[in-house]
Order: sequence, then structure tokens, then C-alpha cells
Amino acid sequence: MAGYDQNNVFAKILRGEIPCRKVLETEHALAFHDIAPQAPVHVLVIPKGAWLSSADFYARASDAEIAGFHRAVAQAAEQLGVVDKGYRILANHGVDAHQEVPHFHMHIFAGRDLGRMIK
Ligand code: IU
Repeated sequence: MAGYDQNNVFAKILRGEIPCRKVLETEHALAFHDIAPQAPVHVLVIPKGAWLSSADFYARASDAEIAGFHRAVAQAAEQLGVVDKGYRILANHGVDAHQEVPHFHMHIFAGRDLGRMIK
């Protein structure tokens, strides 16, 4: 994959150039509702750093950023009230997985029986 594109849509959301329906913001992450939800609850959690994909993020981000990001995923799920009934987290990397936005993001799906696979 090519290098990080500072003009990708999530970079613009992080800079406040494009609005989002925010769920929470922490030192390391921002969570917001997906613009085209595929479940009653469909939220994206993104790290604040310029990480293109999961491979990039997990290989090169600091331990503090990785831990902070995953804590934010858990906090978002809690805040959304989906922990008891359940939720799914998923990250697409690269062409075969149909990663559309080149800024690493984790999907949180919830609010219905999700079956065995989604997307
Ligand atoms: P993917 O994992 O890269 O395939 O998912 C990208 C998601 O970003 C997808 O679910 C889109 O609906 C979502 N999204 C968004 O929430 N806001 C946007 O402006 C754009 C995409 I472009």
C-alpha cells in the first residue's frame, strides 16, 4: 500500500474539517458513528496518529497508543450500552478486505444478532 494520505476522510474528521457524530474522544482515539451503518449500532474507532492500516498501526505505534486505542474501543462499547447483549469489532486491512478509508479504524457492530460474519 502507498504512504499515508493526509487528505483521507478520517484525517479530515480528526482535524475538524468534516463533521462526525462523535461517541467519545480520548487522548489517543476518536469514536464516531459510521455514515452508512450496517447494523443498528455501527461505530468506528480511529487512532489519532497517522496510521494507514492495522499492519502499520500494530507494527509502529507506541505501546501507549495501542493500549489507549483499545481502551477507547472498550469505552465506546460501554458508552453505547452494547456490552451485555454483545458486539463485534472488526478491522479491514488492504484490498482483499476492502479497506476503503486509508486511516486505520476498528468497526463496532451491535444492536442485532450479527450472525457468524458481517461485511
Ligand atoms: P472500511 O473498513 O475501510 O471498508 O470501512 C470504511 C467505513 O467508513 C465504511 O463503513 C463507511 O461507511 C465509513 N465512512 C464514514 O463513516 N464516513 C465517511 O465519510 C466515509 C466512510 I468516505
